Amino acid sequence: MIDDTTGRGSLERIALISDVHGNLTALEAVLEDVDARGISRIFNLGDYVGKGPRGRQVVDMCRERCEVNIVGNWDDFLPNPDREFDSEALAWWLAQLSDGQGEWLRGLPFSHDFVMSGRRVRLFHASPTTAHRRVRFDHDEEEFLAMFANTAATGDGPEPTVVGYGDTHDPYYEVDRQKRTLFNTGSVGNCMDDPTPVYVIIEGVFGSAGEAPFSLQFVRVPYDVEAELAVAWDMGMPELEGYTAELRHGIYRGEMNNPGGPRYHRRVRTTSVA
Ligand SMILES: [Mn+2]
Repeated sequence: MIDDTTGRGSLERIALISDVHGNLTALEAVLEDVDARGISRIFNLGDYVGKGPRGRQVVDMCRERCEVNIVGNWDDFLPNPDREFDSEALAWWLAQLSDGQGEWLRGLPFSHDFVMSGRRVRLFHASPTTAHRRVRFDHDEEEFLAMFANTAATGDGPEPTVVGYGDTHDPYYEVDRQKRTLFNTGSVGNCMDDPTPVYVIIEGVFGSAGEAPFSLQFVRVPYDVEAELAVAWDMGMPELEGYTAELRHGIYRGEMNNPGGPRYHRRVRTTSVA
């Protein structure tokens, strides 16, 4: 959109949220912050359900509030009627969903492309090939470059120069000399290391091929962790110990009993410090 008085495009902001994982308390806190900033466009990068207790309410709220909703790995595998692996917790999270929500989740688009300030932005949940392949903060150049490639899943539109994703619950921002920009939004409901809910605001001239200021901001939003845990407790959710480790301490449930301690963010150091 071009401002008639200055000829300069008007800057627009979009909130990017991801990995809410049934944590309605965190989602409400983040949406309140988004609203308070006067931002009306919200894009969701997936993983609405699992891990936390209120998947149904999270799905309902995101359907109402988010302009774009993208499929996450949990949204695909939890309601999959052909899923072979099951557990008490998976059955419980699935049972929280209302009729039709599983189909809605599984039918969500894989990726979403748009242009902002001359940059081609692409959003997906985890990787350009599948929502089930994880790309950690700690990756090499080949992995970095692969994030910008077209695949059967993304389609063969113009290749992006900016890629945003979620999945790892571990936010970061990375660029190269070709102006490629890769970022991870982190997680609203279940962030690792710093467990404070986090989301991203991107700002630029939406839909414009002309170069213009482009910015990206990570926003941490404190919320009532104990209120969220009390809901999970009252509802009798399985894996409450793991949920507590994640929400209170940012320690992934799969690592909470590691003898060497959690090492979610990067590989463990193998050389000694001089
Ligand atoms: Mn996730």
